[in-house]
Amino acid sequence: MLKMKVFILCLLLCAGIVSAKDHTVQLLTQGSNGTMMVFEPNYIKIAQGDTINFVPSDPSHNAESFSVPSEESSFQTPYGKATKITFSEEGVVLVKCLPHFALGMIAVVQVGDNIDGAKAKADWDKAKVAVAMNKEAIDKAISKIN
Ligand SMILES: [Cu+2]
Repeated sequence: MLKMKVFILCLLLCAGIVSAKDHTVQLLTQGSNGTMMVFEPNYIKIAQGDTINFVPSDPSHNAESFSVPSEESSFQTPYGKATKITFSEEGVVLVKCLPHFALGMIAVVQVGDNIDGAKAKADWDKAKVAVAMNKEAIDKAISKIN
């Protein structure tokens, strides 16, 4: 009986690992609608344990967190190099391209369902004074948190 339970537990754990999905977010100098310096998509909802491959169009872009549920979710990718990040904590992670932050090159990553975006919203409200462009697009992305 114990063996059976262990076996079932293993199956469930393996299924959990297999079901983690890979997503792609592009870091673009020119977005598909002509907007300069954007993440595409700029809002993405994923499941806990999923990965996002951040793919820069050229060496001028990177991705780094500036609002996280806890420090465990902090990350920074190198310039110009596609990098996979695993999101293992539920909540909202706000991501910026460091050199283009002021141009509004920002993405919203929601990890999990039924997330309270209060911390991300407050962090965005503090950060947006330093952002000159694209604010409406980020406001819209933040408003999608659910
Ligand atoms: Cu950039």
